[in-house]
Amino acid sequence: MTDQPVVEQVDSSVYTVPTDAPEADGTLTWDSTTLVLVTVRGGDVSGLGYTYAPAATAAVVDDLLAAVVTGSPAFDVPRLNEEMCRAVRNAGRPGVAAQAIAAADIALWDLKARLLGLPLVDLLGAARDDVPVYGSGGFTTYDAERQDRQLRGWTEDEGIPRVKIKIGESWGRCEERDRERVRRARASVGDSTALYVDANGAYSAKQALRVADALGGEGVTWFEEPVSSDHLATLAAIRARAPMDVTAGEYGYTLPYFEHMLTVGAVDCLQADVTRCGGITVWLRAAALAHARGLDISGHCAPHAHAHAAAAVPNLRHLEWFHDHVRIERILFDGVLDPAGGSITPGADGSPGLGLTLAAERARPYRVR
Ligand code: SMN
Ligand code: MG
Repeated sequence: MTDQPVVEQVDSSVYTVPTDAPEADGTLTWDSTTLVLVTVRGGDVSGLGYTYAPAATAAVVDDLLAAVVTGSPAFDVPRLNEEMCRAVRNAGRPGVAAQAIAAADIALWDLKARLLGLPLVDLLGAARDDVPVYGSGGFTTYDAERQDRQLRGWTEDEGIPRVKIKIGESWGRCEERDRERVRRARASVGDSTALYVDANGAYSAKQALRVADALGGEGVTWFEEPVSSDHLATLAAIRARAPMDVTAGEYGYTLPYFEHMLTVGAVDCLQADVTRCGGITVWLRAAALAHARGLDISGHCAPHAHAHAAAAVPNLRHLEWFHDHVRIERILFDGVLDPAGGSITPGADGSPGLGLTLAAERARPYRVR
């Protein structure tokens, strides 16, 4: 297309926000979360995108991506995505580079929608008005009181009828406590709430099958990463025998990864993370891969980065309303969405792009770069 605005400037910044309590899942412990923000400017309009990734991601934006994007036509987001992918070839695309591309891609979509004066969902084309969410947290570090408080906050205070807790504590060495925490979670949320678990790859194959059978009895309908996603054939074998949906995909950094995951039959519902997989451009294609096989897609974490893209796909299951990221997005951004009743409605207020603006005053204390 001719006569379109160009991207004149690309900037990155980094924010580190401490957690509100010690947090761990089956295979990782953390006490803070880092968000890398990318802004792209065309004329007097700016777009923003972000990823949850190490500060080094900002250096990839500055050193490898900014030169590719600057001076290019602002409306040609798929072209720029492709050029960014080529620019990181020798750096290694999966991981930090893909996350840098994702943040820039999201910012470019936000910029284009703002230049056109449209909510991003209207630029992409809506497949739905409401985007269902599920409350996600239930860290293995929580005691019974804190887990109960968090779960009731989602179900009773916000009316979200789906929740996920972490299991697989200490690489699967606390199976009895895992089961006990799931029993307590069921007691907290009642029988009408969908109850999900995420083991983050902590279990061995036989252990995962044993746990799947036990948790099936608690009405658990979603078992995420029962074993490591490094072993897709093992995941597929567990999927074939577990009574509930087996899901994975959060470490997908490229479209071929998702194609491979689906080809081997590893999942019942594909997860993909718009802030990891190369942005909205690639996330929409991952959704199409799943759709072609009659499967749903679920957005992993970073709910406000996913919201508009999620509303644009017909085969959306839901978005993850992840405790840490919801908290961080509420601190750093104005324009965040309300999950009351269990879904969000991106674009409903007519604000352009993703509808987010950086809350500079609130963000300043967390800025580390
Ligand atoms: C997860 C997300 C973010 C940080 C740690 C773990 C996770 C999930 O696996 O799916 O929520
Ligand atoms: Mg997970």
